[in-house]
Amino acid sequence: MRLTQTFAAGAFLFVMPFAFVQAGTLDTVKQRGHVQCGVNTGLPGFSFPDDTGRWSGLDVDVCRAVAAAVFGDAEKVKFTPLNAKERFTALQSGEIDVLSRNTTWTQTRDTSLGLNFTGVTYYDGQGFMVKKNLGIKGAKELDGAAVCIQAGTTTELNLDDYFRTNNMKYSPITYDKGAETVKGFEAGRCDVLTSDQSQLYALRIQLKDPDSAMVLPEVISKEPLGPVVRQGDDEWFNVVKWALFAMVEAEDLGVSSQNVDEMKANSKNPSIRRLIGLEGIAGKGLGLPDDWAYQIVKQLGNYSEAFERNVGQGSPLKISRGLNALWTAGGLQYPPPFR
Ligand SMILES: N[C@@H](CCC(=O)N[C@@H](CS)C(=O)NCC(=O)O)C(=O)O
Repeated sequence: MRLTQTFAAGAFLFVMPFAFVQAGTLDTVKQRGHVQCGVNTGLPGFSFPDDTGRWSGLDVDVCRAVAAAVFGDAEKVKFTPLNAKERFTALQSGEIDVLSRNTTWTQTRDTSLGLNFTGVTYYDGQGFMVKKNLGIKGAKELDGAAVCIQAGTTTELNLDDYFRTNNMKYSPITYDKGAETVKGFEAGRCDVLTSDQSQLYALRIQLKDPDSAMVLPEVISKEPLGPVVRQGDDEWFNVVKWALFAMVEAEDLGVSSQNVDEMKANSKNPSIRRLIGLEGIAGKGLGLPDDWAYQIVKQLGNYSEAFERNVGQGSPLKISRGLNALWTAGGLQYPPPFR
C-alpha cells in the first residue's frame, strides 16, 4: 500500500466511530421514545435535580423544548449529568443526543471537536468571586492570588489570558467538579473563584454564608452558552436550533403559555399563526408535527417565561435580563423569521 493510501485508511478508521452516530438522530430519538440530554451535574437555575430527582433549569428546559417539539410531550426526555471534562466525549460518542450544559460556543468546539452549536440560550461572561474580608474591589488587585477553577473549561483559558495581558501572576487550584471548586473556595484554599458570572450568583447563594463573598464588577470574556449537537446531522441540528428560536420568537410576538390557546383560537396575526403551525411551513422541513412550536410554548412557555422562572425574578438567583433581553429591549436575543 502506498503511503497516501495507508494514511487515507488510517484517517477513515479514525473517524469511523463518530460516522456511525452522525446522521439520523431524529429517527433514533423517535424510535427510542425520548431525547437523551446532557446537562450539568447540578447548577441552580440551569440544571439542578431536586430531592425527588426531578430536573429543572434553563438548560433543562431547552432539552424539554426539544422533546415537546418531537413528541408533543416535554416529559419525554432523560438527563445525563456531565462534568466539564466529559461533556464533549458523551456527545461525540452518541451517549447523548444534545448537550445543554452551560457550554460556551468557541471556534475550536464548533470545528475541530466535530460539534455544532445551535444557538445561544444565555449570553454570559466570566467573572470573579472573592471573600469580602480580603478588601479587594476590582480584578486588577488580584496579582499573586490563588484561584479556584474548574478543569476543561474556557474559564481556565480566559483566566490565563487575563493575567498574562495584565502582567499579573496567579496560582491555579484546579478541580474536576463544580461542587469541589466551591468547597475549595469556602475552605480558604484560594482567594478567588472564577467562572461564568451567572454561575457565580448561583454558587454564592449556595455558600454557608453568602454575605461573606462578593462578585467583582469585571467581566473578562464573552461566554455565549448554547445547546450543542454533533456535526454531520443537519436534520437534528435544525430541530434543536429551531426549538430554541421558537421560545424567543414566541416572546417577540407576545405569545406565552398563558395565552397560546386563545391565540390559536382567535389570532389573525399571520406571524403568530405561522409560529403555532396554523399556516405556512409549520413542521414541514423540520420533520416535525405542525404544532411543534405550539407544544413548546404551551408546555414550557416563551423564552421570557423560562428565563424568569429559572434564573430571573421568579427564582432565587434574580438575574436581570441584561444581554439576554430581546433585541427590541436592548438585548441580543433575536430569532430569525418564522416563514
Ligand atoms: N462555560 C464554560 C464553563 C462551563 C463549566 O463547566 N463551568 C463549571 C464552573 S463552576 C461548572 O459548571 N461546573 C459544574 C459542574 O461541573 O458540576 C465552558 O463552556 O467551558
